[in-house]
Amino acid sequence: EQREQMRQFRVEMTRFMMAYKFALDEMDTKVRILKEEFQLMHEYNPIEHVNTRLKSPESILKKVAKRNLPYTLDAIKESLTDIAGIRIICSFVSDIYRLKEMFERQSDLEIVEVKDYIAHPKENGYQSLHMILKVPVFLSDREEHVCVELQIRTIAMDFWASLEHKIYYKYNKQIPKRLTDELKEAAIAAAQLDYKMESLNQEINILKQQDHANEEPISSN
Ligand code: 0O2
Repeated sequence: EQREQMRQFRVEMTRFMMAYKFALDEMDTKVRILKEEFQLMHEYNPIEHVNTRLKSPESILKKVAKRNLPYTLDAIKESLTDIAGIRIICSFVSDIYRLKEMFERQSDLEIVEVKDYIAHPKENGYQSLHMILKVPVFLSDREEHVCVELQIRTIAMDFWASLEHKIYYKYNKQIPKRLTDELKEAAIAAAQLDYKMESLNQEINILKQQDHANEEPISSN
């Protein structure tokens, strides 16, 4: 009896996780399409690279325990919005908002939440644009709308976040004040670099346009 229950739970859990994997596959395809088509239309690629990750069943259960949620798949589906995660790294801040708008225009996606930590950085300096999306997944007998957490950031924001993440874990959540102060300074420096790169890029684009205009054949008469 207990064995059968365990077997059934395992099948259900596998099916549950599968839906999140498929949602990530869908998002991966969407990102690839945007990247290829944008390159063709604008001769420019706004996406540096993309990472996807699926939370392990162990860390899902850890979060359930931490949040005191009931141990049911329905409750997990309802409350945990970051089981499936996708991170897009861009060169420029303007690309982040451009991508955000492209996703907002996709009629099959439901935007559940947007957290703009670029306009409003976190106290520690963290910057990134977060979107919680619901992605439709078509299974053999039903359609499921699965939550995916999308993080869009620049290379500089990502560099900062990965170091901060490392320090955070190394010090077991007790970071010395000197380090948090310096990290915050580094976040400000990263934001300044992003700003500088954006304006340099704009100037380069203007120069390119002018060059292009000068190359246009001048029609006689
Ligand atoms: P991991 O290991 O990257 O998956 P939540 O914590 O998700 O229950 P919250 O805090 O409202 O709820 O979500 P938020 O603010 O959207 O942040 C979720 C994710 O953003 C985190 O996931 C991190 O990936 C990233 N993040 C948010 N704040 C910081 C930060 O200060 N530093 C760094 N390095 N990353 C951050 P996880 O599950 O915490 O971590």
